[in-house]
Amino acid sequence: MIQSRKLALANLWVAIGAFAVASAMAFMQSLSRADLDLPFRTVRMYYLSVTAHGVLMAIVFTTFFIMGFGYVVAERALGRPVVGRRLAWASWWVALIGTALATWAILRGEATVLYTFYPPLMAHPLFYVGTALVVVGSWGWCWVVARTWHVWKKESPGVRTPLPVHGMLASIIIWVLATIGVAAEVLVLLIPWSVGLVDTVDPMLARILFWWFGHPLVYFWLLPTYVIWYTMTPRIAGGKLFSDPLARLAFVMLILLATPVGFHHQLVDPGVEAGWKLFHTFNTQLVLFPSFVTAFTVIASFEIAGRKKGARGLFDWIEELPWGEPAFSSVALAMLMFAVGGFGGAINAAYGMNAVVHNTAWIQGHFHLTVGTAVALTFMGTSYYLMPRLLGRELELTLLARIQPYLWFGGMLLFSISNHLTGLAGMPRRVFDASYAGSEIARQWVAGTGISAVGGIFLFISATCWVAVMFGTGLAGRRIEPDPIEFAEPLEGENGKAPILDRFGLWATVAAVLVVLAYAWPIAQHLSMERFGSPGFTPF
Ligand code: HAS
Ligand code: CU
Repeated sequence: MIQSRKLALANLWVAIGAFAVASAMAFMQSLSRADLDLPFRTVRMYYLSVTAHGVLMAIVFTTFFIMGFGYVVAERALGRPVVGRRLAWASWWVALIGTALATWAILRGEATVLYTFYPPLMAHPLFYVGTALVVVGSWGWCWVVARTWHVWKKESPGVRTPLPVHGMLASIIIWVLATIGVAAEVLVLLIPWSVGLVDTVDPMLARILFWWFGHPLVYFWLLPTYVIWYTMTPRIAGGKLFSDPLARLAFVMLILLATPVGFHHQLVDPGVEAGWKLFHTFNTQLVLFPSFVTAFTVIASFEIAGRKKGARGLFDWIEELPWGEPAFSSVALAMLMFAVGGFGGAINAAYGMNAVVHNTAWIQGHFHLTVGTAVALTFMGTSYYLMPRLLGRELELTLLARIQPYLWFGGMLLFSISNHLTGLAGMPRRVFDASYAGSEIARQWVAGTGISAVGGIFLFISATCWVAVMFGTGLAGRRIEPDPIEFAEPLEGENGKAPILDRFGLWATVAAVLVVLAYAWPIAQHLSMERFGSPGFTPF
C-alpha cells in the first residue's frame, strides 16, 4: 500500500464532494433552462447555481482529483515516497480553505460572476481570495511532485523518467506558466478593485489575462487524462502501450502550445489586433496535432489488447475489449465523445465559424464533451480502479458502477448534441429564460432545450450512481488486501528513443519564450492605448 495514500485520498474525497454538490446544481439548471416551472426557480438562483456548478466542477473537482492522482503517480511510478509530505498537507489545507471561502461567497449570493469571473461583474473579495488560495495550494502540489521527481532523478542516474511522471510534469509546467496570468489578474486587478482600493477595472485587460490562463487550464485537465489513457487504460484493457515516444511527443507539444493560443477565446473581442488573433489561431491548429497522435496511439493500444485476446479481423478486436469493466468503458466512451468535442474545438478556433458559435449554447455543448466527458468521465472511471486500491476495500455497488459510464454517455449525447444544435440556431449560452418570453425565434429552440433537459436527468442519475459507489465503497466496502496500482508496458519494451523529449528544463524555457511572444506585445499595445475603466456591477 502506498505511503501517501491518506494524502491522495484526502484530495480525492474533496473532488468527490465538490462533484456531488455541483451535479445537483446542474440538474436544477438543465430543468430550468427547459423552462420547467420549478418551485424556487428565479433569475438570482439560476445564476448563483451556474456559478457554483462551474467553479465546483471546473476548478475544484478537477484540481483536487489531479492533485490526488498526481501523488499516486509520483509514488507508484517513481517507486519512492513523495518528498515534502508536510508541504503537501499544507497545500491541501490552503486549497480547501480557499474552496470554502469561494463557495461561501457564492452560496450567499455575493459572487454571482460565473466561473470565468469576467469584470465588470464584481464578486465579494473573499471569492477572489478563495480562488487564489486554491491556486496557491495547487502550486504547493506542483512543487512536491516536481521535487519528488528531482530527488528520484539524483537517486537513479541514467534511468528514464517513467511515462506517467513525464505527463504529470508536462501538466505542472503548463499549470505554472498558465497561473501567472490569472494570478496577475486576480492580485493586481480584481482584489484591489473588489475591496475598494480603486474605483474601476479594465475589463479588456482582465479578459486577456484570464485567457492567458483559461486555455492552458483545459490542458491542465486534459494531460492527466491523457496520462490515464496512455499509461493505465491499455493495461486495464489487457494490452500494451503502442508507442512510448509518441506519448512523450504529445506531452511535449502540449507544453509548448498550450498557452500561446488564448486569443481563440477572444476572436470577437475588440482591443486585440487581428494579426495576434491570427497567430493564436495558427497555434491552435497546431495544438490539435498531439490529440490526433493520442487518438492514434491509444486506439492502437486497444487494438493490441483485442488481438491478444484472439481477434483476427479488421474490427473484431473492438468486441474483445472489456466493455463491462467501468475503468475501461468510461475511458473508451470518453474518447468517443472527445472525437466529437475535439472536432468542435477546431470549428471554434476557425476565425469565421467562431463568429457563428461564440457565446451560443454550442460552446456549452463543446465543453461538456471535453472537460465534462473526456476529462470527468475518465476521472470517474479511474476512481473505480484507484479507490479500492487506496482504501483497501472492495468496490461496492458494482452494478451501478458498470452502468454509470453508459448513462453518462447517453445523457451527454442528448445534452450536448442538442446544445450544439440550439447554439447553431442562435440560442445564447448563459441565459435564464431560453424562451425569451415567447419570442418567435426562440420557439425553434424549445425541442432542443427539452432534449437537453432529458440528457440532464440521465447525467444526474449517472452522477448519483458514481457518488453512491464512492461513498458506499469508502464506508462499507469489505476490507481486502489491495491489488497494486500498475502502469502499461510499452510494446517495444524499455527504449532510449528521443531522449530530448525528457529535457523538461529546455521545453519549459521554450514554452515560456512562446508565452512572452504571444502576450508581451498585445498587452503592451493594450496598455499604451487610452483605457476606460468600469465600476463594478452586482446585478443580483
Ligand atoms: Fe475548447 C471553448 C477550441 C479542446 C474546454 N473549450 C472552450 C471552453 C471550455 C473548453 C471549458 O478555438 C469554454 C470556455 C468559456 O467558458 O468561454 N478546444 C478548442 C480546441 C481544442 C479544444 C481547438 N476544450 C478542449 C479541451 C477542453 C476544452 C480538451 C477541456 C478539457 N475551445 C476552443 C475554442 C473555444 C473553446 C476556440 C472558444 C469558443 C468561444 O468562442 O467562446 C483541441 O485541443 C481539441 C483537440 C482534440 C481532438 C480530438 C482527438 C480525439 C481523441 C479520441 C479519438 C477516439 C476515437 C474513438 C476516434 C483533435 C483523442 C475511440 C474508439 C474506441 C474503440 C475507444
Ligand atoms: Cu481554448
